[in-house]
Amino acid sequence: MTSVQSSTRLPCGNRVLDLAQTHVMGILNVTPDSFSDGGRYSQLDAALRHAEAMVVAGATLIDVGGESTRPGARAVSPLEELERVAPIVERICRELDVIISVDTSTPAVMRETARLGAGLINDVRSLRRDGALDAAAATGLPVCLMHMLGEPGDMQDNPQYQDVTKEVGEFLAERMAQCASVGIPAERIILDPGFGFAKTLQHNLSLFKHMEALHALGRPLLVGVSRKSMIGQALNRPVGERLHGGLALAALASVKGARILRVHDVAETVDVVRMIAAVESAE
Ligand code: 7PJ
Repeated sequence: MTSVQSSTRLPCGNRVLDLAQTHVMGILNVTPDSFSDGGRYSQLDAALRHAEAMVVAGATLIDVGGESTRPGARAVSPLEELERVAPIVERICRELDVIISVDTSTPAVMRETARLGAGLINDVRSLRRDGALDAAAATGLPVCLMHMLGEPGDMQDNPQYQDVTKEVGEFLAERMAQCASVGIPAERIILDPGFGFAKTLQHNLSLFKHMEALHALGRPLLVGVSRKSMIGQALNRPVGERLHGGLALAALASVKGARILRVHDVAETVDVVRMIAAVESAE
């Protein structure tokens, strides 16, 4: 009898993600660029062209984010966030063959972008905002739950753990239980250790090293380390010189079983993933 591994196929709206493989998720920020004097339409066109380039380079997901999670970033109203994100979600959905992930913690943005064709909710706050659990449940979409303590504004104020990997695992298990309580089943969940969120360099490195322990939760892992300060600190590199460190971490995460790599540099990361797959499929 052939066994159908249905659990490796994750429905994401009108598309399906095959979790037997490692996927590259391209980052598309639609936070306003203070150096750009382009109008609304040219910005939308530029974002669409960037998304298209990432799809051509091999991204199977595009992560659209309209709220900066940088420490000290200005708070954005739900309406402002929706006005940034909705037009690009609509255009990508109409014009590109890709799964749209929406990087949001805002219930109204979850509901509206799901209606416009988004396939995945990516919430760095793990659905902890008021109404987010219910909104995510109502969409029927899969959800990426990420570990973070506090809020982006204060998360780097002296984060402390006894055992970072264990505590991240406990946090994610608790958020999975909250999801189950509103009818989001485990089969619809992706988990993310949350590199760079409420963690020192040593926390990030230890969590990365012991990432496999999170497989005990039984759900696919998403890893986002692209250009982050853990690379900058480990290698003493400014943000523009973190590609090689990021590719090393992408390779390592893939070998450790991460299924989605969230990156800025899609073409380079796709080569890493394909090279690993070529070796792993050899006799
Ligand atoms: C992450 C994210 C991450 C997930 C950001 C940045 C900061 N979503 N959104 N995981 N990071 N799931 O890209 O540097 O690591 S925004």
